[in-house]
Amino acid sequence: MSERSQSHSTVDPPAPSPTVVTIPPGATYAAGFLDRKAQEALRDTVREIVARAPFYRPCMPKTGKPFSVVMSNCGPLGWVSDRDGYRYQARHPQTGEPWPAMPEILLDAWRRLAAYPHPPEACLINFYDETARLGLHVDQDETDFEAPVVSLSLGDTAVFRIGGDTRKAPTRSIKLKSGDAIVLGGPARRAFHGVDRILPGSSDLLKSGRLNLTMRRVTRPE
Ligand SMILES: O=C(O)CCC(=O)C(=O)O
Ligand SMILES: [Mn+2]
Repeated sequence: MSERSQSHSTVDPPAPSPTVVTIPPGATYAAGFLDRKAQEALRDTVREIVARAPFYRPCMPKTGKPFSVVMSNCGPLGWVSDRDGYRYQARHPQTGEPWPAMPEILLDAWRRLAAYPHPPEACLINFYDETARLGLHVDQDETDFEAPVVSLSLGDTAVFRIGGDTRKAPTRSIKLKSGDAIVLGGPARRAFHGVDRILPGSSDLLKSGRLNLTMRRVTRPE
């Protein structure tokens, strides 16, 4: 009997049914991108930024439902949401002051991760307490989709969900730890994503909670 016919007579156990998870092409997960020293430096820089541009609680357009996340920004533009809609603007919605400049530590991360020849114009800074979350959404208030969104995590781990270009596409979860980076570029630039929950006490970088910084190019360069 040939090896071939022998193997035909063998009953193989059924293959485990694979869970189909789609990681959209263009999404890069850089675990441990920032070491502890860099995380501390970025945390201290964020403290300086929010001393000048305090966290505020945005609300949903139309309904006015408050976000569970509080937000600030740095850079020439900042993303805001209120009853009038989602948009970018040059000033803090409560203080009326221009956003603080984008610090070098963020510009450096962008240069290393974005593979894009122009600087980011906005960095949204989200703070999640242990009950905060962010529903599935696409970052789509920018006019330049050639540039990726570069996202850095500090503090407690987040259960981050990413899917495809429709809300119904399969999703997968990634535990984003302090110092991790995610880049959403190419087709993944329009991928649905969100934060399902925060794992309290998973990091000692902050007293509690999680900071996320997302750098975006808003306008198309000339
Ligand atoms: O906190 C995160 O990891 C994601 C944040 C995000 O998607 C956003 O601010 O648009
Ligand atoms: Mn987003």
